[in-house]
Amino acid sequence: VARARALPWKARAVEELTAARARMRRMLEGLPGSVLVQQHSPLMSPLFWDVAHVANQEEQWLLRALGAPALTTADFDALYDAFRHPRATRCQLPLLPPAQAFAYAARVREAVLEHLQRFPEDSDVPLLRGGLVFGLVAQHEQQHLETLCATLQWMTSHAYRPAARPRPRPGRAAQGEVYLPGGLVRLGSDSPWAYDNERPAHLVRVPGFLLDAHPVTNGDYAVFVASGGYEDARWWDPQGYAWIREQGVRHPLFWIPQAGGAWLRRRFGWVEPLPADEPVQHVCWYEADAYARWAGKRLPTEAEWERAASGLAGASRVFPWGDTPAGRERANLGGDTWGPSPVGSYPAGATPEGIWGLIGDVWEWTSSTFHGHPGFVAFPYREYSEVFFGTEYRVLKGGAWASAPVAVRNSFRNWDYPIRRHIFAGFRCARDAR
Ligand code: AVJ
Ligand code: FE
Repeated sequence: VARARALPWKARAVEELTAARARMRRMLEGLPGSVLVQQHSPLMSPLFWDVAHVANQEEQWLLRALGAPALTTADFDALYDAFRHPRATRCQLPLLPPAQAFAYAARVREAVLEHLQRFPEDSDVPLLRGGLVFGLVAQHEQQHLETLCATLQWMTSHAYRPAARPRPRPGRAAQGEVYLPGGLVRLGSDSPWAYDNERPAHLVRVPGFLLDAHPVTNGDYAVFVASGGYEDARWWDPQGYAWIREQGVRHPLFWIPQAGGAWLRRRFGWVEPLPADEPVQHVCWYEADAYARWAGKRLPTEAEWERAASGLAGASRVFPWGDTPAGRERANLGGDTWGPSPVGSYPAGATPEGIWGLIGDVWEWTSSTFHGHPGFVAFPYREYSEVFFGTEYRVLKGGAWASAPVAVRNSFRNWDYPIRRHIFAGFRCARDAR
């Protein structure tokens, strides 16, 4: 059955791998070697580690696992094994210097494109069904490019100012909240390019609830800050309150307070006035949770978020607007805008029920912790998802401006600790229907 309906995945695989590498080049070309090898934050790898890590994963999955000769050895793999060395100590390893890291990535890619020719579209090698291992590797590279964006945002040693693609002018912005009727919702995905943590697709009953039409904006969030929200324990999860007190956190990361209550923000290598109409980003889960409580609301669950994006089970969508992949008119994705767009900028990306901006701009924190869906099976390795399951991580949905379309869909799941603020994350609020 799968064979009869096999998609032409080879062309898509080549296209996605090529797009990812072109983006890597755009992001990193022109940066001096000294900046590529530098530790910009203890939370991040040096930039040149990610380059060779991406290439080494590609070698392992698209060459060695598919029967092509190895280009490197097991001790080389160990240097680029994310589980072997914490990010903060990777710059002490005998890593490939930047020029050699780029050359290794190019050599792997050349061999991959050549090796791909050996396989037919309907290959019955399990890793190639629907091109799935190519899908994973293309998404993996793009996810690391988003991580590189986060590293570049930490970087203060070099005035990084990439050319940004212009964003659309905001149109009519629907306001307030929308009541979403309850019912059966199809969560997750069985698509060959879905990650193990999205599988299997399954039905869940979600009660009716109210959801904000837009993510919370900088302007909204600044009211919470100005009204003393960070000094009032009533709004905070006790652990979050203890953490912000201990760390001296008083506003989102990269915001810079000005006399008279105005705000600036640092964006990569420049400082600019804080735009009130963009979704707030660089808030942690505790900050999102506190704002929601202050506003008399709460964060949506992951199931509620997916209910809003996909609709009810009878007419489930892959994206908020339908099943066609995101174009520029639907969502701010792919990294070339270098920031979120004002809310209301993508009317063509809204759901039929009037929820805007679910995909792109900023990741959205949910109240849910990260667990496997019922029937979860680790694939292709436990360290992608399974080792993170538990109550320590919160799920984020929808992708950010720095996420690539290939790695964003209603079922896609991201996760992080509730204290993490450097990722491109914001949130929207929900409320019980009474
Ligand atoms: C899904 C963003 C949490 O960076 O830890 C990259 C993605 N996994 N390489 C991460 C990932 C393996 C992952 N996140
Ligand atoms: Fe990785």
